Amino acid sequence: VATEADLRLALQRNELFVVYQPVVDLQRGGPCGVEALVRWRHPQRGLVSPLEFIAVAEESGLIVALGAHVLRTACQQLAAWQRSLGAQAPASVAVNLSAVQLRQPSLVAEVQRCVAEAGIAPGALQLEVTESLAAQDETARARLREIKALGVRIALDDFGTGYSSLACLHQLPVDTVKIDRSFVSHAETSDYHRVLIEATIRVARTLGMDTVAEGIETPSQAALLQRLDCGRGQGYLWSPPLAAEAVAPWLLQRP
Ligand code: G
Ligand code: G
Ligand code: MN
Ligand code: NA
Repeated sequence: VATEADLRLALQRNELFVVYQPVVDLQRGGPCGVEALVRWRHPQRGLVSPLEFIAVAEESGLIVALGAHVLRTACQQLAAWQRSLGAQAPASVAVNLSAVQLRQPSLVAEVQRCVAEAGIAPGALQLEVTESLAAQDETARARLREIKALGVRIALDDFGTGYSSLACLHQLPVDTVKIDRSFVSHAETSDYHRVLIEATIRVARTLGMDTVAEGIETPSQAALLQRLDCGRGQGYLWSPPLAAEAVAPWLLQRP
């Protein structure tokens, strides 16, 4: 496991980089966006998973600098794709936010600055927060509302794994609900999981929210989620997270 000192050096030496997983429109077909995910290329240990360093970054407070770096990189990358690909560019980029970032009053200005400096439309940026975080406290929800007021979109990540429920969804300032991959992986074999997915999609739609199914790995899972009226999908069926340079070729080879 990484130490705070390792991570501090990694930031200074620019060893952190961002990969992008395509998101597809399940109803119309075709790509509609990407999710930015941070990676660490350690000079000795090779690729280190965020599972091994996000917690360290949160405990040490380094997540604020790390998160700002990912946010700025993702916004700049979307702008670069818009310049080079025009209408074929991803329509949006999603960036994961940690609870620690959401507690910083400076986050709202930081988000606004990243969007403005990149010159992208605020609505093309989506920030992902976990459901426990969004449900947690009124301060977090107020911060999310400030970000939403900029025109930036908010997604509830890993839905179904936290403590909030469908009954709370209407209180949360979110545009999109991301159904956790643990539900998607059981959707075809468990009535309970399928019915819960169905209910989530219905409730989200009723509230004017869009839905994304995570971790789709097979064509039959994609077909089921499409039938259940899920808006978007993401998973190894279409693509794993890709290096930034691999995204344009992936987009251009799609029918
Ligand atoms: O990409 P991968 O499946 O290895 O990511 C593992 C976990 O790390 C996921 O829960 C993902 O949300 C989280 N993660 C990846 N990139 C970031 C990031 O830039 N910021 C935060 N806060 N979490 C991230
Ligand atoms: O917590 P979050 O949803 O941000 O995590 C996204 C993570 O899920 C990424 O790190 C990515 O590597 C992983 N992932 C994306 N698609 C799939 C998939 O189809 N199957 C599995 N097992 N993991 C996936
Ligand atoms: Mn996510
Ligand atoms: Na997730």
